[in-house]
Amino acid sequence: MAKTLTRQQHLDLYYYMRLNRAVEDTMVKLFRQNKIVGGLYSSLGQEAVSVGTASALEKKDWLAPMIRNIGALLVKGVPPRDVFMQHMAKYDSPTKGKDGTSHFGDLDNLHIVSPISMLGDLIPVMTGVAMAGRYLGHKIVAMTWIGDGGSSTGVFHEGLNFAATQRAPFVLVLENNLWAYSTPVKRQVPVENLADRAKAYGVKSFVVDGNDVAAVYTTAKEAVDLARAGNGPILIEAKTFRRLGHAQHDPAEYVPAEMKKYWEERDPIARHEKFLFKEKFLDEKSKKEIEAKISALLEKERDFAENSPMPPAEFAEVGVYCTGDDCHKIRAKWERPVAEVTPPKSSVPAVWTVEGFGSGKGSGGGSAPIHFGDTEKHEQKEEAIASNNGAKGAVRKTAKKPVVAVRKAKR
Ligand SMILES: Cc1ncc(C[n+]2csc(CCOP(=O)(O)OP(=O)(O)O)c2C)c(N)n1
Ligand SMILES: [Mg+2]
Repeated sequence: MAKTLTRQQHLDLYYYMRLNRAVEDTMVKLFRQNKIVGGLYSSLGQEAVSVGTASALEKKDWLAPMIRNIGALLVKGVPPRDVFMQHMAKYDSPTKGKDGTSHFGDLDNLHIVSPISMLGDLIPVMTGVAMAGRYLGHKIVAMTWIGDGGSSTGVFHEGLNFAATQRAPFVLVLENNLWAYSTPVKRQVPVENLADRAKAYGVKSFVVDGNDVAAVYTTAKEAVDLARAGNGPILIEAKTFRRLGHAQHDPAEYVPAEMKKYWEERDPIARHEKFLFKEKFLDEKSKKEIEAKISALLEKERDFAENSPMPPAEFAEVGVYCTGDDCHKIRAKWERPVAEVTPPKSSVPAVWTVEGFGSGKGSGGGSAPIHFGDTEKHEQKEEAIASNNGAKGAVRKTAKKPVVAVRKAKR
């Protein structure tokens, strides 16, 4: 258990894990009362992953949660009432009752991108967010989560490769909870550490005990700091366990009882609480105060959600098809003046330097020749580039060969 955190940091991690669990407990009750409209997923036993990783982000940073990351939303500042109303499809919910689970974000204030159901798709999306932040000089880090199952999608690999080549300030948390629906991880990936997948893309990775919140936090903080400093993306594999079924409908009888017991004994909240008591950061009195604070907050939030109306029937036809500018403006909010994004002011020079060969100039400026049919002959192409660039930016004619060590086959 890491001791480098302050007492307050340890207590904050504890508070958010308890809040995460209490919010989900409340939703299970709402589900049993038939008040939840969509599917209900659980992060029971995985709270340290969402809370520990999201706590390493700054206010200006961006995140995109998946189904088991309500804890990350709470850390980022989403009020519990929004989570309740969203699942109850209420009119005051962030999506005004158009969605029954957690497909909502907040681009303007909290910097949250909505979950995307297609597993892995958030990886290239959040890489793009990270790149946009760098382009704007905002020094932000973008973070998202993926499961053990989701790490076998094509887009996971394409996205990670893309993030790596772009050296995007992006942190990917691979939440290995040992199950993807009813498939145990060993039946879908033949490696011990899923973090090893990062090696294929030259991406630095960490493996952490996902049920140790302080370890998760310190690992995530190191990853976030490295990404922010320009070291490219980082993958964190957090080893944990999905204590319930895939969603409320799934009793998960395919999970061996001994396995459940093993992980119940490693409950992240109980473990952190034990540490807090040992260090005298927490006592029975302050624990009771935290519990009272959470139940008072959730009672208020749940009442608000229950009293919020369902959307009016007429609203069903609103917002189904985009009707143009009266729906939303399709225009980048982050647009910068042309002068600011053109060299030399731009932080990204439009020049490619290829190791061993030298530099070539981007094609911006002159208009590229339109060509139909076969590819131009090499000489014609060079002439065209030279005339487009006013001969100034002509590509080097004689490229230096890079030194490559070639292994000779043994005969
Ligand atoms: C591309 C894609 N394939 C399949 C699904 C259906 N699906 C949703 S969740 C899930 C299991 C995901 O398992 P894992 O990634 O380990 O996450 P966990 O549920 O364990 O958090 C599947 C197969 C999907 N949403 N997207
Ligand atoms: Mg899983």
